Amino acid sequence: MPNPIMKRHPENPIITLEDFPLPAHAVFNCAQTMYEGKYLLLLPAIYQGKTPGHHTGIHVATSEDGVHFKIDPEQFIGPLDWADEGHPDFLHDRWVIDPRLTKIGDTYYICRPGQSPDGPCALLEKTKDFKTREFIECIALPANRVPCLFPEKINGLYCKLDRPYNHISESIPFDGKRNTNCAGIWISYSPDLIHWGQYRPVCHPEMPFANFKMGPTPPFKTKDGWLVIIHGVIKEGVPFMYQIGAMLLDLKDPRKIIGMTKTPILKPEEEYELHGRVDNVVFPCGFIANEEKDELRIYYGAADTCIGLAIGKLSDVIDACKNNL
Ligand code: BMA
Repeated sequence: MPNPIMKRHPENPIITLEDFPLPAHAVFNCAQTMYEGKYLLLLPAIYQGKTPGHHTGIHVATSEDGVHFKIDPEQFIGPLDWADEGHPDFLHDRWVIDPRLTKIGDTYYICRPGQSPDGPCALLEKTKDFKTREFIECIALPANRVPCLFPEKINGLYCKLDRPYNHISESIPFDGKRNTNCAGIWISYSPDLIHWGQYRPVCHPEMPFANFKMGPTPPFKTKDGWLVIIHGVIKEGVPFMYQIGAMLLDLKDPRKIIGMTKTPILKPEEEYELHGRVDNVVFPCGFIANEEKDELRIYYGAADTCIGLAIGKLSDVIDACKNNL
């Protein structure tokens, strides 16, 4: 049955391998924002024919109409060079994917997973022009797959949603139902974006569309609460799949969930979502909300291979969170 809240764009998938200016195996899971009046995506690609270890990179794609994108053939983000640190093997930054983008003041912060032998940690970089970027710090220990920054300080502190996960454990210290690698969402705070603490759990994947893993996108402030589009991984009782849901966090105390969708607002249904590098995947790294137009756009990775666009009413998604639909 078609999803009543989010509608796929008729030109989906809106970015495919044919649109990418270099030979690639995949373009997927993009960060997204409005920049100088245009839609801007940070688009990760898996290249064909690059040297092993340097086969991914993130490119800037821009569009006037939000559907037809011009993709810069120059890589914007590639692996960090750790030689300056005196520890060339500090990180194996060879899987440059899944960026999350947050504008704070006039600066855009990009957070992405850095591979390490102990699992992914979180690398924070910043840009003002999407041409040059500056590394800030590694802001989360492994295994933490891409924290998402809030766009402003809350109670005087920067704030991020974390996605830690149980990297290795076979022995689960809870009720035996939680699986190896299950993953929920935590929150943490910082005075300066570098030093983080006050870690608290926000939620664990115990809902119908996420009974294995779940993860956030950068929150958007609405009068009803912080809206976070989430991915949920389900594997108990159904085929393994990545779906998209939403939750609302309290504006003053975002440790508190004040609403969450019970069912997905988007799930794999179309051929390009059901079959690809990884089957059964719709994956959001962000979303673009416009309160004036009452619009929510999600540029999502489909089957880890191409980009789809789903558009809905912002108010419908907020209502679905509030009413646990
Ligand atoms: C997650 C991430 C995403 C990917 C998803 C589905 O763990 O690696 O990049 O889209 O799996 O394969």
